Parts: sequence; structure tokens; C-alpha cells
Amino acid sequence: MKLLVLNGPNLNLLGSRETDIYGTGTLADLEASLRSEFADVDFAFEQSGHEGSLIDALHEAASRRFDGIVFNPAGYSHTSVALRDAVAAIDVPVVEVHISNVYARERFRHVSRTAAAAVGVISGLGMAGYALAVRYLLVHGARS
Ligand code: CA2
Repeated sequence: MKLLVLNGPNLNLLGSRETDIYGTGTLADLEASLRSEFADVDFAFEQSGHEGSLIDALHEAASRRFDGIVFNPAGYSHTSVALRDAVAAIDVPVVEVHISNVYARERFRHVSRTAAAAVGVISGLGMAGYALAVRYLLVHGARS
């Protein structure tokens, strides 16, 4: 089972500020924790602040026949038609994850343009949301 964990803009700052919203864990902590919890999964971890790079990562995961993608598009969730099109264009199941509960925050975060193209969304469960998304994909991923 090959899974991509893809994080969007500013998530490289996790653990360093806004810890009241996003907690104290870093992206490196997330990677270590997923690798340890799911030792049999062949993970790739990527983060980018660039919309086009995220689109390229989605396309590449499809061409490299990944079984699933855990995707936090971060701020682009609320704006990006291009990322939504990319999620819809690939035949790899994508689970959208938000660390914070976007529905308990500003109104502009209540709409995700990418969510409808994903198989489902997890929001507000902190870093645990990523592990839950992996659990889903282990059962429902493309070649599971
Ligand atoms: O809750 C989430 O995971 C979000 O996707 C995070 C995005 C936000 O725009 C979405 O509405 C919800 C923001 C990521 C910014 O991450 C930071 C982490 C630490 C310090 C500063 C920003």
C-alpha cells in the first residue's frame, strides 16, 4: 500500500506558532508518528506552498500508482478550482484533512472548493485526523 501525505501552504510552520489552533506537533512529528503507527505502509510525505507544485504532486501520485492520498490543501481548500480539478482528475482516492474544525472558525473557511472531489473530509480532530484518513485508505484505497 503506497500512500502520499500531501500538505499545503504554511503547514511547514506547524508547531512553531498558532499552537492554540494547530497544536504543538510539527510536520516531522506527524511523519514519524504515521511511519511508526503504520509500519507496513510505503509513505511519501510532501509539503508545498505552491498551488502548481501541489497539482504536480497529485498527478505524479496517480502516474506512480499510489493507492491513496491524505491531503490537507490548507488555505487553498477555500479558493482553488485548479486543485479541485486535479483531485477530480486522478483515479486515486483522496481524503481531505483539516487539523482545525473549519466550521467553528471564520465563515470563509466553511466552504472547501476541493472537498467535493475528495472521497471524504476529516476536520477538527487535530493530527489524529491524518491517522484516521490512513486507516480509511487501508481499507478503501485503490488497490487495497
Ligand atoms: O485546519 C487546517 O488544517 C487548515 O487546513 C489549516 C490552514 C487553514 O487555512 C485552513 O482553513 C484549515 C492554514 C494552515 C496554516 O498553518 C499554520 C501552522 C502553524 C502556524 C501558522 C500557520
